[in-house]
Amino acid sequence: MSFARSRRARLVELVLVSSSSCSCGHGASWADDELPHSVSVDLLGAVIAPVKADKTPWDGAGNLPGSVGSALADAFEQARPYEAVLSALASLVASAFDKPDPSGTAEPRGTVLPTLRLDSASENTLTPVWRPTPRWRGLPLRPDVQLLVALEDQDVLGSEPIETVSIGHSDLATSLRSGGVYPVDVHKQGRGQLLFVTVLVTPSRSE
Ligand SMILES: [Ca+2]
Repeated sequence: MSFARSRRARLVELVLVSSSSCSCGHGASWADDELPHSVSVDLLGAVIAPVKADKTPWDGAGNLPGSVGSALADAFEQARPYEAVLSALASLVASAFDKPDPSGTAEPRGTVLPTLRLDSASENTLTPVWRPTPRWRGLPLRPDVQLLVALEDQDVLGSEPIETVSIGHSDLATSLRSGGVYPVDVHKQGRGQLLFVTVLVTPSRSE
């Protein structure tokens, strides 16, 4: 019990530490016509579904504990889905249940900016943190901006796709207005195997 609580505490601490790293003070005051023309985007991490769309684990055998599945199903109905999802997944963090080895790419469609590698600081995780932090500076905040994030599970023999999701203008504007680290909810895209992409969006320095 206390072990489970300490894992939860560590997870919450991780979220709070990363949230407090932003010193931007503009907050929710950006009106639509005041949004900066370009932004910096840090791609911090992601939250991956604990099982594939067909309910099988990413690696190995075993079944997702029923309690985790039901907590996860309820999480997106909560007022704060990201926190609810992390809470639902907390019991898996130190468990033997096999998790994916995620990596991938992020492509800013229609810009001259480079496609970035997403390399996880740790293997066997549902909550990869990309290291070093992939970042675009001067990303044009156009209405048609589209960031394609593609993740795969690196297996010994090849790899299997996790999901490819798209982050658009409204996601970036909402992230900017949040004033800190923002989990973009992508769980309704594709097969639902990727739940969140966490980003930090700030105005480009020149503005
Ligand atoms: Ca696998």
